[in-house]
Parts: sequence; structure tokens; C-alpha cells
Amino acid sequence: MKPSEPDLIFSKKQSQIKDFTFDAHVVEVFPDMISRSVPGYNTIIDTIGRLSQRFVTDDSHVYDLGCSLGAATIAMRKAITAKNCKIIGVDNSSAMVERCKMHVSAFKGDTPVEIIEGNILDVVIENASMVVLNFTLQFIEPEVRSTLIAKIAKGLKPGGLLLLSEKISADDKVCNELLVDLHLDFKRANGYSELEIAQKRTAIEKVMRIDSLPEHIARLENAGFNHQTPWFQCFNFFSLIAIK
Ligand code: GEK
Repeated sequence: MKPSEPDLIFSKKQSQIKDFTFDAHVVEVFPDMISRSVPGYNTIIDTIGRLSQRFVTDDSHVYDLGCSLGAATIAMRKAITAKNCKIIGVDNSSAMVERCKMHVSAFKGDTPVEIIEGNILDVVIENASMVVLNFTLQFIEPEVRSTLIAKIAKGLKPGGLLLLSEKISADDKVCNELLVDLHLDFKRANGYSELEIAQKRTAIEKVMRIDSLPEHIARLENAGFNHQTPWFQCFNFFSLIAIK
């Protein structure tokens, strides 16, 4: 597996900052970028593996929506003990998909994996025992998020699990500012400069639109999930499990 290059994408002053895309440059640095930017990322990936051992049932499908380089897919493939299952990873960045296929093939495993280049809004979800949306929903147009969550709920078998991780905003303004500040301190502690932080924020603000925790909870309830709880939160990043 190709090791990650250090993320220096926003380290030099850019005269014009373009909207962030998951292109070939981002692919090269992605593991470094996500682990230095998302608090708890490795814990969440490990836990996705653990949950797959519990929730994935024989003869079912598992979906990793917005799979990037396949970290969650690989964690699940290592942990799944159910028989005759298939993991389907989907991402609409061709650069991500190409590298993801290389990563997945570097790890042997009994569960077959199919990595598809496509829009998760168009993918059919059926016979699913587990669906992962690990920091992907925030990149989907807000108007269609409910439709996507409803499609996932419909495609899950009874007792099936959705794992949803997102960056969130707190409804209370004072608390929200504090969480944002604590996250910026986390990025500074991981070596990002003020210039890198500011330029990344400008690049991402139009493509990543975040919801509050109550908005997520209401959307899941409306989609028909019977049980749900956040299981992880660090600053303004959370991960939640919802069971049909
Ligand atoms: C991980 N889950 O490492 N259809 C398919 N893919 C999409 C779409 C879409 N409509 N929109 C965005 N993506 C991963 C991390 S990263 C999160 C997920 C981040 C893809 C996009 O190409 C990117 O690979 C991924 O969603 C979001 O566990 O970088 O903050």
C-alpha cells in the first residue's frame, strides 16, 4: 500500500482559492489530511470494524458510502465473520476510487469487495445489514439528505445498522464557538499553520455544509430508524449509530 504524503496542499499562499475537490492531489495526502483534521478518526474506523462483526449477517450486503481510500471497508473486511456477504464501496471521485481499489487489494480477506465509481444518491441499497456514512453526508446537497437517509433505511434489513459520522454545529452560539476553537487548536497541535487552516476553511465552506445534532436525529427518526444514539463526540465531530 502506498504510504500517505504529508498534507501540504494549503501550505503556500494561493492567490485564488478554488472550491475543495477530492482530486488526485488530495488522494496523495488523504490519510495524513484526515487523521490530522478529524479528531477520533482512527477510533471511529476501529469501531466500524467492531460493529461490522456484530451487525453484519450472513447473505447480506454492506455499503461504505463515500468510501474514499477504503479505510472503513478494510476495517470491516478484517472483522466480518458472517458468511456469503459482500462489501460495496462507493465514491464519485475517480482518483479516490482508483487508489481505493489498490488499497483494498493489498489486504486479503474472505468477504468480497466491490468498489464502484458513482454518486451515492444513485446507488441501489438492498439487502443491507450495515451501511457506513463516515463523514460523507456533509458533502451531499442539504435538500436531498433526507431522501438519501430514507433510501438507506428502506434498504436495511430489520435490525440493520447505519453508522453516521459528521462534523456538526452546536445550536448554542457560545458553545459552538468554543467547539470550533477547540477543533482549530487540534489542527494547530497537529502542525497546521494559520495560513493552512484559513485557506482550507475558504476552500471547503461551500462544499461542506454541516447540520446540528438535532437535525440529524430528526432526519433519522423520520426515516424510520427505531433506535439511535451518538456513541462518539470530540469537539464538533460526532459519530452515531442508528438501528432499523
Ligand atoms: C473514510 N468515508 O475514510 N457520491 C459518492 N461519493 C461522494 C459524494 C457523492 N455524492 N460526495 C462526496 N463523496 C471516508 C471519508 S471523505 C470525508 C469520507 C472527508 C466522497 C468524496 O469523494 C470523498 O472521498 C468522501 O465522500 C468524503 O472513512 O474528507 O472529510
